[in-house]
Amino acid sequence: MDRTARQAGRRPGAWALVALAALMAAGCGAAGAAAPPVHHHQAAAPRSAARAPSRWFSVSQSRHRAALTLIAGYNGANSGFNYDGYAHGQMVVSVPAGYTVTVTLKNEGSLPHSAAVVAGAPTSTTLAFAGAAAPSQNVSTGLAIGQSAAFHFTPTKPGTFYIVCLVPGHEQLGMWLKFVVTAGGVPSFRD
Ligand SMILES: [Cu+2]
Repeated sequence: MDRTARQAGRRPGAWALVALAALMAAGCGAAGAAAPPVHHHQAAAPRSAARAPSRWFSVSQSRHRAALTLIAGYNGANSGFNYDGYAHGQMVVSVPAGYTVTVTLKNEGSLPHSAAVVAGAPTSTTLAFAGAAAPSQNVSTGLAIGQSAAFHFTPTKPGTFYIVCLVPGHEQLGMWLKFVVTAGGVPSFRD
């Protein structure tokens, strides 16, 4: 597992997770092969344009699950109005309809922040999927500094949506990412 992780580069934990899932699905133990079949899906897309998983996004294709970690106020990018250092749609996460998506939000910023999946536009306040917001109560008040919250949802309709901070004013300042639901295929992460 360690060698597979090192071969995969700078995101060892997540790669290892997918490699393990793929190995279990394939029933194959040839982890040390030069061109293991576990990389088949990743190889189909140019890694510079689309890749899954990443440090922030892990996937189990066999279980149809995806997990996204959002650290609000991760660094000084966009004056702190960012998730994982991304704002203004710079991160694009894509999952097929029917996947169960877990979003974990941690507030490491200096202001309250929230995360919600909305429909329409990055300035929308309309939840795209029932329960797709953290904190689930008081999403506009936000999560206090240092706190964490998580939510799960299963998107059923393809489309382009947005992960936004619903603390008033934060969307307008660019605290949003893109969330795409596809009709099929595999999850991807772009930045
Ligand atoms: Cu915010």
